[in-house]
Amino acid sequence: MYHTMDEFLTEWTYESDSTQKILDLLNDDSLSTRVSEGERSLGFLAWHIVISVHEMMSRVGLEFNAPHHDATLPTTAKEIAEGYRQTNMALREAIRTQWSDAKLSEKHDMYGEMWSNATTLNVLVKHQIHHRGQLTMLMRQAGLSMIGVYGPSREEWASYGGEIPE
Ligand code: NI
Repeated sequence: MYHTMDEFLTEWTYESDSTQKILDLLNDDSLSTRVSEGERSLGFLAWHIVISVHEMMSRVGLEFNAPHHDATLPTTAKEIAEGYRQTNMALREAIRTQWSDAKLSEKHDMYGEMWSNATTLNVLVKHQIHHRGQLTMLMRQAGLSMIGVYGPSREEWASYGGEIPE
């Protein structure tokens, strides 16, 4: 749980930079990849990561310019990655200029429950990590390369001379 905005921003900076690097690896061909027929596409999932930031944070009164929850799913990977870049830049700026530590204990109705802003920020980070994990699976399925987030990716590990188990 966050006690200061600095604690949040430190974690968010690492997580959002990682998310951005992963979204920057997408290509247009990969966007229609699905685990199986009827499941959500890679493009849908990537766009959900982008638009859920504004969806969640606008509920608690933060004002920033980013794609809204009903923004149409883009047809290119570049637009998805740029949507996240814009969202992330605007979110960081809005938090720095509109929020102080005192804001963390303020409560809002979030999906039918009363959450402190500290809880909402915690859920924001976890929600992103959850979907990013799903996304990286689909990216492998689409044949894309991968970067490490909390440890090296398979190709990074191999480049360090590590052995890859069968
Ligand atoms: Ni979600």
